Amino acid sequence: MGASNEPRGALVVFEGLDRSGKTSQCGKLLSYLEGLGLSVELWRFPDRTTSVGQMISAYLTNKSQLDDHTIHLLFSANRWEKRSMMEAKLKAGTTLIVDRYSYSGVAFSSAKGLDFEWCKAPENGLIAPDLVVYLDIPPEKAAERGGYGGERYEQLEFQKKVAQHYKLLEDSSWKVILCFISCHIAIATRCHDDRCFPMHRRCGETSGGDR
Ligand code: 2DT
Repeated sequence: MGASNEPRGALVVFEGLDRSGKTSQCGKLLSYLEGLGLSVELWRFPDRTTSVGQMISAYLTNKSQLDDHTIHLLFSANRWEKRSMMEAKLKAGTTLIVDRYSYSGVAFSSAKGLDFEWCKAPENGLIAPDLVVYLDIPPEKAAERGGYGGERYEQLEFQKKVAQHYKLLEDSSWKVILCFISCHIAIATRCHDDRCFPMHRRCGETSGGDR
């Protein structure tokens, strides 16, 4: 990639249901990698700061109504508008930790009933992640964590459908973390952290829930 002598940064994506712990784990991984002296940034999608992102935000907060196909394409456009910046950062050696990416796009829209292949199509050509960390939490457990903030998709029955559609997307770039099991192992091994990744690396335990 290019003439730079810097090694390419890694694209690490976190995926999972609402309240699965993605944001916390992204923050922990960011701190950990920064502590190693790496150049690393935390990104998230949707990026609500752009004009496309503001349309998405209005939709998610029920301030606007959009056809399901239209909002799907806006989510994808939100990734496309950041693609060249993403590529430049990676080429310059910066590792990107990304809270949600194309997998959210496909899982959430297909859970609404849109055709799975149609949902995947606009993602073709975006940069493929080096690693996808999927925080696998039972939807009921995620709901118990509370904090559903009244946004459009934050409903248990819908989240159950999203979980089923995520499973159809798993491939060899995925590392699935069984959050509920891991957390219990963590408690049993006296790790005082509250989530499962990258906690086990720090406390030196092997997560029986990893695969
Ligand atoms: P946050 O709560 O993480 O801001 O997500 N979503 C997200 C989609 O439907 N399609 C997408 O492409 C992306 C990135 C998941 C807001 C909601 O937006 C959903 C939850």
